[in-house]
Amino acid sequence: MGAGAINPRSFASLPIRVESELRRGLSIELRRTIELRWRFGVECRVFYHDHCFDGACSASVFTRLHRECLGGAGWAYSYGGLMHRAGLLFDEAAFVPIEGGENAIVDFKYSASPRVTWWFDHHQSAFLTPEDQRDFLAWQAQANGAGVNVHGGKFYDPAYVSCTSLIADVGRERFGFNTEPFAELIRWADIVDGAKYESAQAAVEMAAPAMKLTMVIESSGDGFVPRVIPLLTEMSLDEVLGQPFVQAELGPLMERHMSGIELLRERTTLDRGVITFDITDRLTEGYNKFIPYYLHPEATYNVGLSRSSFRTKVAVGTNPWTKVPVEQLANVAAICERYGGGGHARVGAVSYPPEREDAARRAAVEIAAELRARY
Ligand SMILES: [Mn+2]
Repeated sequence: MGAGAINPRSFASLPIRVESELRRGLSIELRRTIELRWRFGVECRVFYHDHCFDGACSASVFTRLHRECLGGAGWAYSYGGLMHRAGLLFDEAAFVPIEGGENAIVDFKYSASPRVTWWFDHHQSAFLTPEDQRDFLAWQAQANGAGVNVHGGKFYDPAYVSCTSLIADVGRERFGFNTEPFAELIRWADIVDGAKYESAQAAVEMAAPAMKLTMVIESSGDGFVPRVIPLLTEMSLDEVLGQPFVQAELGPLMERHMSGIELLRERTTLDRGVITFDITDRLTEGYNKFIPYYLHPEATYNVGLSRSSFRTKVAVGTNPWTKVPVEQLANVAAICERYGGGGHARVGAVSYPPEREDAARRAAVEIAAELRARY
């Protein structure tokens, strides 16, 4: 981190003479804009990673930071969800023009738009193009150099587990932000975004309100998360979960989750450290990927066959709570690559067109045999 940023509130609390000294460094235009915003209050539009618990928490924590330390009285906050997709990620017309307020992007890729004044991200691949990265570095250099020539703040640190904790730390260290009142939210954003569940039981039984809320946020339709963010800013996770419109979404999802557990209880078998199952006779919209390890905690690997409308999938995973030392674990991505799939060292997948179910089944059998041979 290292982007300098001015704190607009510091202007308001300074004696007029010192304040005007400071403001001399700013362009007349920017000075006037900040003054107007300070006097009348305007809109801060917060763009966040949609259908993601960390994205929603980031938007909520940024709202508090802006309200308490960066903005003044009279600001209105609005929210826009962003999704990764092919083509243009940002719609320039969705950003508030500079005289109308500010735009923030949290937990999502960088935008070089001059309308974006605040950016926080922790993803490995935060820059879509080398030009975007250059724009960010130029912005930082300007902010670190002249200091007062830049209004806003852009912060990037891929070492952070969640963007929520990045915003909280930057806010605390640079802007005197009190993060104490929502320590629970920050802790859960780290657990969920880092998939650091204490056990398969915690991940599958979902006793904690944050886990249920995550499930709802990930599966809900458009327009749901913008309703949740303002509540996350005012209430505890438990109170948010208790809202009738959240409960209405949760009910059917919980039912689907429970029947997923029952189906896998019937279909999974464990042999020499490897769980296998075949649920291709059921069209599924996915299942909680920790269920196999919940049912067979002593397993090391899992090879599952499932089917959706557009593909038959061989999913290969490693038990996140296995006692096997990491250096002895198989490289799952390398195995999947041999079958035309891919993934990460611990989880991977191979997809086949629906009509090639036999090939998928053969691959699943071979991969399971290879993993059992390591036992
Ligand atoms: Mn995130």
